[in-house]
Amino acid sequence: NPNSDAASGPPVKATAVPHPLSSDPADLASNINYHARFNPHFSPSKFDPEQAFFSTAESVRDRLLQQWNDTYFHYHATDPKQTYYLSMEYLQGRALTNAIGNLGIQDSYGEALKKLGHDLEVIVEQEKDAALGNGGLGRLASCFLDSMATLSLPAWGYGLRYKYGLFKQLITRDGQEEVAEDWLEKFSPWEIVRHDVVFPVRFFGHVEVNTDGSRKWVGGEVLQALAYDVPIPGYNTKNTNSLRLWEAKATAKDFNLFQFNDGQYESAGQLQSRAEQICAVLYPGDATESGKLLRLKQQFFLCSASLQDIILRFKDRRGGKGPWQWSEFPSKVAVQLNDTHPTLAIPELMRLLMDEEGLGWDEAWAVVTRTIAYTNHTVLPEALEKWSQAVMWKLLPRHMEIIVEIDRRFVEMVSSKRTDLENKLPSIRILDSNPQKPVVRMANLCVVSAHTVNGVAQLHSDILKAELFSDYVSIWPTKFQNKTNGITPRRWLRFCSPELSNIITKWLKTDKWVTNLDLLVGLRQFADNAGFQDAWEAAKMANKRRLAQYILQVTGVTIDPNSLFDIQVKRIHEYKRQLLNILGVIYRYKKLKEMSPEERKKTTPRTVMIGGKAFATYTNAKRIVKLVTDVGDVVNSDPEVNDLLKVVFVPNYNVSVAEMLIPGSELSQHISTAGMEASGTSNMKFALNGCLIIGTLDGANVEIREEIGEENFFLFGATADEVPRLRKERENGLFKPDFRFEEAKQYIRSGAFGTYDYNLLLDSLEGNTGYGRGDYFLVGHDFPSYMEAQERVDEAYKDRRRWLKMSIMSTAGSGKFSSDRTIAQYAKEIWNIGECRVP
Ligand code: T68
Repeated sequence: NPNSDAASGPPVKATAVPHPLSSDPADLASNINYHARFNPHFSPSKFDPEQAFFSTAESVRDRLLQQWNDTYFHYHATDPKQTYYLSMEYLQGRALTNAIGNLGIQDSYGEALKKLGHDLEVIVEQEKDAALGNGGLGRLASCFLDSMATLSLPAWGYGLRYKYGLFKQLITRDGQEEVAEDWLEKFSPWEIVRHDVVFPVRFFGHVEVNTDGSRKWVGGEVLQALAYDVPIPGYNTKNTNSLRLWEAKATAKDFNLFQFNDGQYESAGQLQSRAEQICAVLYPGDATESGKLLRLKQQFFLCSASLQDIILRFKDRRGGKGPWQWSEFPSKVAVQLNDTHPTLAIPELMRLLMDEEGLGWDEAWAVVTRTIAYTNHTVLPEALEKWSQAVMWKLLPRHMEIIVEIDRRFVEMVSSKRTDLENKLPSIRILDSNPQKPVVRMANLCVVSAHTVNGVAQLHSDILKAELFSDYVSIWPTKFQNKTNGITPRRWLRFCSPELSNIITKWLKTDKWVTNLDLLVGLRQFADNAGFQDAWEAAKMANKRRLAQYILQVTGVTIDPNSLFDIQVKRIHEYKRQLLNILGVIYRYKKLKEMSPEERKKTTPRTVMIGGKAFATYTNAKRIVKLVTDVGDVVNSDPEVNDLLKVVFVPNYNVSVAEMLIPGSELSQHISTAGMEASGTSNMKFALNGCLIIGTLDGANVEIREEIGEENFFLFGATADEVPRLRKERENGLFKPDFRFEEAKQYIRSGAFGTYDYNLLLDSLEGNTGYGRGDYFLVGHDFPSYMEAQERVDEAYKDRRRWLKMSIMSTAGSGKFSSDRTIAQYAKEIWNIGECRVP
């Protein structure tokens, strides 16, 4: 079989070959040198930092490949049940530090590079971030990959190899400007192109009915999906899993040489250029109306290629073991859908099983429903995907037939067995046949078809069960679970803050916390210890200085490492309420200006940093960016307040910027309107790094506060169950804004921050109701309690010992938020897979 991964012969036994790669720095140096001289990408005559990066990465890749092959053959021979994580997004960031850290050869590479006249710290900065994701959902997928490998689980990721990932954000006088970020400009040293792994993916066409009644999808256009594999090493294990990214191609046969020779250059390569469009850009997550058809094509491309590959591997591994049954498929394969974006995996698996493999409906349905599980990441109505039925009939006619049949059977089941729910059918069935705009509701298709549906934090999962999916809960009470998100402690503490990590290891007398994060509770016993606190403070200070250097370099603003570093970084969105943050800053600034010099001396100096990308057409988000930069310009050049307040917009927030900001943070803001942030994951990263949180009772904040202790969390704001009533009150004109809130808005309107017209932005906070009005996100309601929480922050910071204790308690209570815990729960409670450790 030409597509088979194992086509090259019997699996090589992992232990048969002794590890040929030495970790001796001298050997590594000569290996790096070899790659510098013989790589086909650069002139061998120079060895600048960039070339040193690529040569080092290639040298590391040699080792990764060894482990990756061993892992592949081990899984192939052992044939365990394997998980496939389907995600349209991965926010991998840089890979070098992570790879050598996970392989345990960081120091050796540091020494090797020194021998070659380079500094590892400088070399790792040469790498471009792989930003194939928008935000939390994509970064979660990447943390999961790290944990799956670290736990030695047979689990792979599937995604798309976008040419341009998330845009690069420039900050100009006008606010945010977007430019394409070419992460593949030179090449990526981490991917292996698999010319031996190619699958056809069809679009459009029609359905043919055969004489025996079976159906087949034919015609239309057929593109090729070509695999690129990225090895994913685990920490302290040989297991190195795969992230398989698909690229769309057309074949040479699709190129019309006749037309080309006739001078019709564009039409000659039509299919080639349509193929290129599929993986050209990452879909902008927060958008609503852009490029719908292309997005649907992307989703189907991922699902179809991945499932063909999964089925082929299943058959390969069954092969030679005697007769087998399709009913065994769910005991060998688990497929996890990362949000509804890969929902088409459901009808595509049905189609492959019925039309290609000849199974009947019931048999195929039993396989699909026992294989597929779905994770929901949002309750925001605008993010719940709905596809036009007309578009679907055109692009995927066979899948639409299957979806119609799934819907029909669901309706029939409800009508016969759950007559009490019949009046709910219009909202719970899959097809919304509203004559104005008939659509397919992807979340409903997922809930009806998946064996398990999970939310990403306890509060979010509770809301899903009580609201969005409540009717389904009454049909399938055991289908719904919670899997609170987590983050990898390798990238988000061990590697991004070596200073703090070393102290933790020293005092706990073990580095086992890196893979068993619960051990951090052991730090509680030192929370009051002055010696430990001093060491803790010194490590945080080193990180703050490094961050201050960075801020100076990217913004030109000098910030004082002795001030309180207060950070909010995440996608810019009204529900995340960066506007609440900046209005608070504006109020603080105004009060500072009104104070006498003596009063001013008593205040706590602060540096407020805000960063994040706004979706290109999300006007209010872009206005918020502009407002933050305008406030920064005024405040930072005001000598009256300069040693007491600085305001910085950190440009181009991405994974590697986060690795710089988070270790240097002391306070971070997670201040979404309660009930709207499904989980949040940066809150976990900050807490793990000893940063205190000011936040609402939303998403995972609730659990973080429980774990670290309420006395170590600055809580404010309405709770999720109060929000509907508060919105009603506003609509009825019953809301009376706090005078401080009015004062802050008025200050902007007075022109204190320049001439830009902020009226439309401020209007969104006013009025009772209406599009873009009525303060839907309750900034006005929460403002006073937010300001009071900020006063508690200032007070706490004045007491150095108290603050250090709270900081230590934050780290000590963060054990639960390791993605190792999350993934272990998925493995046990959803996937039913176990460790398959490479010997
Ligand atoms: C995030 N969702 C949640 N979506 O907002 C966050 N959306 O609370 C949670 O912690 C995180 O998922 C992980 O569970 C997203 O990041 C998207 O990026 C997105 C992308 C495409 C379409 C819709």
